Amino acid sequence: MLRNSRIYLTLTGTLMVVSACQQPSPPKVSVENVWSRPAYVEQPSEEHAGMQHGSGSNGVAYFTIKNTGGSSDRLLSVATEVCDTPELHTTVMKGEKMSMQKLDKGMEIPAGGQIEFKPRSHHVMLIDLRRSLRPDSTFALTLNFEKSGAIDVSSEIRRP
Ligand SMILES: [Cu+2]
Repeated sequence: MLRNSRIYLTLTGTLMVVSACQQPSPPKVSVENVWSRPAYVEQPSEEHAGMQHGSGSNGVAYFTIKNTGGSSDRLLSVATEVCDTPELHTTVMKGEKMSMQKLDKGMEIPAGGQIEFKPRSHHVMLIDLRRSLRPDSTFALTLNFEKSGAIDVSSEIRRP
């Protein structure tokens, strides 16, 4: 009996070491400095009030994502109360012209790295705002990550 349990302990110890070597630690993601520019939605005129069209006004949101874990993660999408279709965009230069591209595969957050969403770079486009984003107030944003799941943050509305 004693001999058997010793063998068992030795075997368990070996397995633990092997798995520690093979598997990197999971991602550890945090979101900081979340902010948006003020944006205003015009009141719909009476003739358009019942229509299902979007407001036509867009907003933006910026933040910094840090990953202090041992493996990468990916920001897949964003959800918010202030619009139906928030999109992940990046800004690209085509000659002299600045234009935006949708990040169809989201954004990878490397292990031990950080990615900044900031003006003239990556950003969240808040398409067809449901309401105005007034300075000195906040709204809720949810960032959906491939491995870390949903992270809720509050975006501060201010001028850059
Ligand atoms: Cu955009």
